[in-house]
Amino acid sequence: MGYSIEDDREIETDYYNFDALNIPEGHPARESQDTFYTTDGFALRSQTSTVQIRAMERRGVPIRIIAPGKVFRRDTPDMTHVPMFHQIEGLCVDKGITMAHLKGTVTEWLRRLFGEDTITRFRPSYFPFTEPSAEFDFSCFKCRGTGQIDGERCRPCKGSGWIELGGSGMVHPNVLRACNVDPAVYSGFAFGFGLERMAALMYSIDDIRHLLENDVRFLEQFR
Ligand code: 2NL
Repeated sequence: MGYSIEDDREIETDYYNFDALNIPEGHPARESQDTFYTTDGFALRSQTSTVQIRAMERRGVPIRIIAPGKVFRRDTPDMTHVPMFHQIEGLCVDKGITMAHLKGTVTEWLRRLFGEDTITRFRPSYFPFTEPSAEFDFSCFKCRGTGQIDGERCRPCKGSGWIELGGSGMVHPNVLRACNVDPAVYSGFAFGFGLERMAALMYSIDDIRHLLENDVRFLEQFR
């Protein structure tokens, strides 16, 4: 699809981690995306969108990039949360980009990854950096969307037939403006998802903390 992989720093300024993403000081999203700070006031990035912002600034538009990497959140560890995890984000900005391109791109990617019969579903949501915003689900790779395996409730999708994967939307005009891109001329979509969550689903890992503990009894299954 013509995307290139983009990489950048993990230690960021408040500006790239929040302001450029339409999260001004006092915005409630600053709390859910709270991160760790150095004594000099630098932030450990809480999403790889920072990579996308810097790439748009540096390379301009049109642009099509994928940004994988470590992100940090001030979350208390439990079965589904660790304070450092990995995200993959995609960004496409050009003239005439619509929500149809977002749906087509995410659907094609998931069909290549999980099989041609995979279907997707987009549910209205909210992110400060996209408008409109949508969470996306795909039909379960195990039961193929039926919710049942040998008459039993399918595990990965908990019997619903759907797997909730990530977030997406049309890049907010304020985010384009922050990168010196004219929202009257250009539009774009972006999406993101957590790698540990996807790995946990695909390999039936019941607690993502296992991924960081290096217990050989856990690791040996992947030999
Ligand atoms: C999630 C949701 C998302 C984006 C990431 C993005 C990047 C730019 C502008 C606008 Cl530069 N948006 N990224 C958009 C929507 C959702 O991630 O659930 N991540 C784990």
